[in-house]
Amino acid sequence: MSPAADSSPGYFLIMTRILPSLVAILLTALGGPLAGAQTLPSAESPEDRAARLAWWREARFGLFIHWGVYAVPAGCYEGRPIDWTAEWIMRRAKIPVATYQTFAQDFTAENYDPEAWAALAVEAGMKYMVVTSKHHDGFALFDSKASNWNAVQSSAARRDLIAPLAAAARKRGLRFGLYYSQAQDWTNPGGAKWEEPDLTGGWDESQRGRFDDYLSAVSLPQVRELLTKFQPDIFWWDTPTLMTPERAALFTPLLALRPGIITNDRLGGDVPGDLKTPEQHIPATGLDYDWEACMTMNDTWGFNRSDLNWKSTTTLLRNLADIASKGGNFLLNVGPTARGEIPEASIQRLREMGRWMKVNGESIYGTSASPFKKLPWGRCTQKTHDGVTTLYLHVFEWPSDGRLPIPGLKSEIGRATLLASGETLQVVSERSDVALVVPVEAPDPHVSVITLLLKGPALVETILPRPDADGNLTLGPKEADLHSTFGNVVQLAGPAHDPYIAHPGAESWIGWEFEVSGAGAYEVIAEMAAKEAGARYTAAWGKTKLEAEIPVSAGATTFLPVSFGRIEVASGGVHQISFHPVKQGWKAVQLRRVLLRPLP
Ligand code: JFZ
Repeated sequence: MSPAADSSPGYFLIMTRILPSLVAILLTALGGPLAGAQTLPSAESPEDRAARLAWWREARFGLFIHWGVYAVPAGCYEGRPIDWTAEWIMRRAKIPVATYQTFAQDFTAENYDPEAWAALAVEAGMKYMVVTSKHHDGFALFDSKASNWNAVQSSAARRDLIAPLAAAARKRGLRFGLYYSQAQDWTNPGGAKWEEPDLTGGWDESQRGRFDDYLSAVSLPQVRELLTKFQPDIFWWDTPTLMTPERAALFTPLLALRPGIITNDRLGGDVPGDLKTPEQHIPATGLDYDWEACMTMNDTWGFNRSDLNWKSTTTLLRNLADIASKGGNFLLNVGPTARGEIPEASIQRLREMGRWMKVNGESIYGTSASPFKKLPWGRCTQKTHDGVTTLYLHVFEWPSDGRLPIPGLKSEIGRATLLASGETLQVVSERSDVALVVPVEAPDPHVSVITLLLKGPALVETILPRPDADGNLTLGPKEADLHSTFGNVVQLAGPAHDPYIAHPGAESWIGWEFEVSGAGAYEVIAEMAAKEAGARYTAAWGKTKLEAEIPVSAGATTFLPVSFGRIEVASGGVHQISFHPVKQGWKAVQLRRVLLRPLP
């Protein structure tokens, strides 16, 4: 999905993600009683919090399910495909409430097999699931007394769809979570409508109402029903439109109905929750709080019959390894049909992931973030047990010369093995680094895992790019921190000897850290390729923003040097530079490397 200009949730992102974290950082810096109050639920000790989150931190992999009446139109209204993810169709096409409600007659759930869904999650190696109990269209999938716009009373399914799934999940040892859209509701009167002028007015007379009345008549009672009936392990709030601290404070006491519950950061009203929720992207580096990346397998959360843009199993497994290597969880979505079928393409991918997890699961479950800032060929996770640290190397690009270097590793290696076969690998030293002697063929087509038992803790020297003998600094794609959003996957592509960063999306940015020994001035030159004229980029250097237009090149892999101008490095040490597309008129580009050339 491409972020649309006006309805882009970018502002929301800044307000809910960046501001609170700035506030949190400030408060932490100030110390004092406020700091604790902002970051922890009241009166919970760090030990209690760790105990409450223990299962979730161990789990690493969960199933997200977006299921509702939107699966009937499945991305298409009045014969036209509707832009955006399919569960937003009512809002995007401004479908009148009465019309949208007729879709529920075809929401049959006739092939719904909650036992099979739970079994599939287990087979995939997942440890929990989170299902939409009510999305923004206001349709409750459970038997609700607070609104008859629910599966039992208003749909052809004529039954509670959540109860059997909760039972099936728990029977198999899965934790069970509920997604609930607490503020947006496009059917029940008074629910928030995202960005309408008065936010609750909507596009249909029947939607009118006061937001506070909606909260007390529908949202709060339904949250109470859900917590009481299903005792969910996770409560997954979403889109806090109009949620003030006062309104959020009506919800938080209800959570006491489910001791030990884990919540995310989307309630609103400055309630931090337990988990941050990067959506459709993986943060470039590890984060010092609990986080869960949620992602679609194609480009939609709810079922869209014409979206066939499936990610490969390899990409999904690399995303899982990438996320685990940064200390996060992966909540991977399926969007079942109105008849209650998980798309075949999703089932196939989940089964393939499960086959990999059966063999390599110990390199994911219960691991913590990589001790390496970057590895040229993949990712790493680690575990310490009884004083012994194990590193799990997730190799994406298997070396063709039979040598896998481990740059910066200073710990002594006790033993190196291929996880899948147990085959021992010889450890050799190569210049100042260690390397492993590995088979020429990659043992796994998706991600090959090598286990390193260390003698002592992981000691890693972070090697940042530095100037060469002539004072030139080269910032390559493999050392870059890639931030990508909204499914615009930023990836390394091209032959291994000449990789580049392909198609950073409009919301994406690329950053480097580098180290210099003293002050100096540099010309910033990026080697870029553009298909269309008019692509503009900004190089951000502290407060300095240097902008340049990327000239059209002869082909996607014909790179031209683009000068962004001069930067002044005030002192020796570690510095950062980043590249951001200029949003207006964003165009696809590729970036091979950045050169900092010394200037007099
Ligand atoms: C929300 C929903 O609107 C969407 O339908 C889906 O359920 C997803 C998991 O969550 O989407 C969001 C939420 C937040 C932002 C963008 C989309 N945001 O912060 O910009």
